Amino acid sequence: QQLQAAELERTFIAIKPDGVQRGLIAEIISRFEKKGFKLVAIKIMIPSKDFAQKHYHDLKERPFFNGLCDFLSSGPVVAMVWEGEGVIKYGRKLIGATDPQKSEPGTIRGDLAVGVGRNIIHGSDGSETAKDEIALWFTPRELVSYTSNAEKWIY
Ligand code: RTP
Repeated sequence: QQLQAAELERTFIAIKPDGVQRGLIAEIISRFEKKGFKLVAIKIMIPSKDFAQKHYHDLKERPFFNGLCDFLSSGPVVAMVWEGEGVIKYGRKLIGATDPQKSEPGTIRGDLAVGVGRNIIHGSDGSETAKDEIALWFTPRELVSYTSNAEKWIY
């Protein structure tokens, strides 16, 4: 049964400055793309510290909050929106556990990262945060709705 684009969920994924500096942009995009998810927005930017604090506002009481926001705003970030059935939950699965020492091999962090403070990628953890994060990082006009030829073979 074919799913209409409107029924498919969206998640916010960001390649953090360490992932960009290490040349992992294509590797990370390719894992989401090969799975069958669809890229509907992408840009590269250096977030301000204030912007990083907005993005991580849920963590403001944590001891690592300040260092985390300094780090996110320290260099280029690739911000993306990916679309597909179950993309929020499965995107987190592709990414792996927060601490790369605990992420399984085969996941992005398991294969490509070593330390929790340098875990190369961020992904929304639920539908509310996905909605908020997409709205923080992108304007509605930057989100592109289109049908890919592959879709009829994926759904
Ligand atoms: P993310 O939001 O980046 O996908 O990561 P997450 O949900 O897996 O982890 P969360 O608990 O929301 O933490 C956000 C980011 O903070 C950094 N962190 N550092 N003990 C530490 O030093 C520590 N714990 C977390 C990580 O970069 C994590 O991705």
